[in-house]
Amino acid sequence: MAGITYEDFLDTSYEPADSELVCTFSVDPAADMDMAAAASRVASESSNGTWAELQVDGEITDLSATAFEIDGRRVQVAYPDSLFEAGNMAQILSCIAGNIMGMKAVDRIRLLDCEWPEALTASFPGPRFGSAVRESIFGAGDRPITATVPKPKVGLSTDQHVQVGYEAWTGGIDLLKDDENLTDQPFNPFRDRLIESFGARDRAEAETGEKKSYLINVTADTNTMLERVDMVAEEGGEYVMVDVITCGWAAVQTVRDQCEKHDLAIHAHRAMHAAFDRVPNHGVSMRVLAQVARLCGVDQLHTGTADLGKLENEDSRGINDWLASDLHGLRDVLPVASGGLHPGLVPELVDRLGTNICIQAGGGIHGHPDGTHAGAKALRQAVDATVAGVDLDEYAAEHPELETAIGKWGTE
Ligand code: CAP
Ligand code: MG
Repeated sequence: MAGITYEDFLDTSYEPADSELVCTFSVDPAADMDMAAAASRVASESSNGTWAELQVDGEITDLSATAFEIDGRRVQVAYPDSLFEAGNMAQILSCIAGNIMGMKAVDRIRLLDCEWPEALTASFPGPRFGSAVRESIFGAGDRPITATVPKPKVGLSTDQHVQVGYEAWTGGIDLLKDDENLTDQPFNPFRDRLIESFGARDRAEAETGEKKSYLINVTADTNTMLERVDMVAEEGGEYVMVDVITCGWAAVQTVRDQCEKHDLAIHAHRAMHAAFDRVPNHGVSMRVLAQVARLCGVDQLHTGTADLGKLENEDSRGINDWLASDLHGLRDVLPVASGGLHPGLVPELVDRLGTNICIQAGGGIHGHPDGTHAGAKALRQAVDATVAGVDLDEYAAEHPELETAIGKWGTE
């Protein structure tokens, strides 16, 4: 009887069934390996194979993946859906982005894209709200919503942090957001910040007549996150912020369930994504991380600035298009553009990414020469001008805060 060997996992005449998860990888084989040998090892080690030829007694469920297409460095692998536990993202990733990432058979391997079949997709909740938050919470119409993160990132006392939020909200910003490394430290405890910020939010709403909200960072061990989610709901919030990569997808799934109970939206920050997606031919693409985030059910997600601003980005436009595309009826996700943004960049940003986005600016608001309130006004003015189709310099002539921001940072 012939055993199961690596070669059994390659079949270029194979046509995947609709029920299968199809993954596209970029593969650089090891020096002593040709592409076919490397591709068959990828399919084997990510499904049911191993390095040794296996003799199996009796019938077993055939859970083998098949490498069915090789095109240059691009390899496509189909996985039978019974390989996966429904609704368990950790288990899925342990297959398709697990041990194969460190296999000696490949010098580099990157999971570029996944085509999610209907049944597996339906085993996840997807977003509770998605980009509808723009309208349902803020009544923002056709304009992007805006967010700001107080700077310095950490070190502001609760009172200082709340004051910065109040100035930003009353200047025209929709969302105050915690920075990723602010959670519950003695200089600014979570509970105090939550309660005082909501007080300032209420005052800002009364003053402006606009809806304001707060993305408080609940990121912690899962039990603590659940307590914080409950606290946010009890105190009258609409959102929580979760750093989804650092806390892990299993925790995100648990938080999503808790948010369902409370009708809360999830803002997903993605610190550490670059450890997976920055090296171009290795790791897991941001596109796939965004797919995972959507399945697990975040409502808004940082996806970059389409190369504007201070950070390296992978194809924000393509990722955002995917987040808006049909996925077996799952809701969409609102993309958040952030990282080195300032008012002068808004027209180009909207040109590249459209208006169904959240624009987040930290330094680009608080670094305004006249302070946070003026900075917030300038960002809102830039958004209003852009949506109205008015040239930014022309609008700035009538709006001094915007004029000062452009004078400081320009429009590039
Ligand atoms: C932006 C930011 C965000 C990054 C995250 C920061 O601040 O608060 O964490 O944008 O990156 O700390 O850098 P600035 P991404 O507005 O002052 O740059 O959105 O790419 O995930
Ligand atoms: Mg930050």
